Parts: sequence; structure tokens; C-alpha cells
Amino acid sequence: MDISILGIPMDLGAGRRGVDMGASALRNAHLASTLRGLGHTVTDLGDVPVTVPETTDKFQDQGLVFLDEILSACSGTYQRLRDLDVGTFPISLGGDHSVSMGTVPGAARGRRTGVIWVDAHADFNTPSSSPSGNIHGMPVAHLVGLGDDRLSSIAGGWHVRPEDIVMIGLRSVDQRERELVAEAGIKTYTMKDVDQLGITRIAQETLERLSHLERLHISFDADALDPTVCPGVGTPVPGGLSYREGHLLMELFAESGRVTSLDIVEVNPILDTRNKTAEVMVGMAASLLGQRIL
Ligand code: 4U7
Ligand code: MN
Ligand code: MN
Ligand code: MN
Repeated sequence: MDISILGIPMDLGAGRRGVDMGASALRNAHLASTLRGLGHTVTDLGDVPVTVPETTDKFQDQGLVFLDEILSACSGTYQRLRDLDVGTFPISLGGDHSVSMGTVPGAARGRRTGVIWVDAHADFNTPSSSPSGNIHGMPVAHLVGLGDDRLSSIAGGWHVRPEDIVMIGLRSVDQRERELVAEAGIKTYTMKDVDQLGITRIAQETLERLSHLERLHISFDADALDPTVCPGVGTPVPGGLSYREGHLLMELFAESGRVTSLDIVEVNPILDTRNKTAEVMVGMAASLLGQRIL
């Protein structure tokens, strides 16, 4: 497979600093050479330009959301991916999860695409429901066309349909956000569902539910995994996916042969231990892209 890696070194959408270094940490954890070792052709496209927060006067203001700067980085991301050959498999490296407002439509390249959101959080806040004002808690709402008009039109009129989304790993969803997810009719698997049903059944149901789609995008927030597995994340929530549950999920999606693009986001090297979180996430990408045990 032809794989293209794109970095979006942005932490403007998060409440804590540091995920802007995630792309670099993932490269340092040998992402490209690992995938080449699996037989893929890998091109690193470098990074999308992102505003350095210290260069803006907004930097001191708590609660300001860097809307213009995030719009510009997401538009740049979208344009960069949109122009890739449709057979190329893009891997986007965050950055905070607001980058997905650019990566998802970019990777879709105009086609209807299913989105598998692997995350402790639903990221379905709108500017009016958000308790924090942080845009990394809002990308899915904007991908389906809700919320702020500018953030929901990064790809013009292209949107993800709520029925084409499955969320896996949820364990921290805000009160109003929960209502919005239910109203939109998005399929969710909380950690309670993971405990009760098991990952195998969840992967099967997800693929079945999205069986009408030719393109599937996985947006993998490192905080979906348990903080003991991935300590280097900005918003850790206990009780997450185990190391094996994460790998099994990726192995089952790999077996389907249907996934066409991937995001790896929210890796925070400042809060990490010896780049462990980036190494774990490179392992997840390897499992998704065909690494086999036997
Ligand atoms: B992440 C939160 F309030 N829901 O909106 C919010 F709890 O991309 C967290 O999944 C969002 O890491 C987490 O700020 C965003 C909060
Ligand atoms: Mn997220
Ligand atoms: Mn999250
Ligand atoms: Mn986070």
C-alpha cells in the first residue's frame, strides 16, 4: 500500500500544552520505518503550517479558543490530503483532536466515508454546549455540520452523516454533549459496552453497521487507551482500553481490509514517560496496517 504521513503540530484546540509535539514523537518512535518493514511504500509529507501560540496576543487569555488559527491549520490539512491520489492511505499525526476537522474530509477526498472514533470522549460538543471552550472537544459535531458555521464548512458542504459514525471507548461525555450524541443518532460503544460485549463483537458490529461504505476512516485518540498504557495524553481518564483490546480492535479492522485512512492524535510527550505513548500508538498503526504475530 502507498501510505502518506502528514503532521499537524497543533495544540491550540487543547486545554493543556504539548500535543503539538505529538507528531514529532510518533516519527521518533519509528512510524515510517515500521510501516516500511510491513511492505508498504511510505512518504512523509512533512507538517502543515500551524500558528505558534506565543506569537499571538491571545496566548495570555484563558478560555480563548484560537478559532482563526485552528481554521487555518485545518483548511491547510484538508487541502493537503484532498489532493492525494485516492488510492493512497493517509496517516495524519496530531496535534490535538481538532485537526480531524481537516483530516477526515481530506482523507475522504469527496467520497462518502464512515468514521470510527476511538476515544475516551465523544468530541461532540458545540461552542454553546462546551464546558471548556476547547475546540478539541468539538470536532465530530462540526464534521456532521453542527456548531460554528466556519468550523463546519472547512470542506465546503461535505459532511459526515451521523449514521456513518461509530464511537468506541467512551467514558467521559458531558451532560449536554450526551443529549446531542443521542439526538444525532450516533452509534456508541462505551467502556461498559467493551466490558460487557468484548472487542471482537464490537469490531464485528461496527463493520456490519458501516458495511454500506467503501471508505472507512479511523480517528484514534491516544486517550482511548488506559492511562497506564498511554500516560502521555492531555486528558487522561481511568478505565480505558487495555493494550490488547487496542491491538485486537486494530487487528480485526486490518482483517476486514476496509480501512482507508487513520489519525493518531492527542499524544503529549511533555506528560509522557520515555516516549512510551508514541511507541504504543505506532504499534496500533502497525496492527491496523497488517503486522501479524504468526
Ligand atoms: B479529546 C471535554 F469538558 N469534553 O469538551 C471538553 F471534559 O480530543 C473534554 O477527546 C474534551 O481529548 C476532550 O473540553 C477532547 C471536557
Ligand atoms: Mn478526542
Ligand atoms: Mn479524548
Ligand atoms: Mn485529549
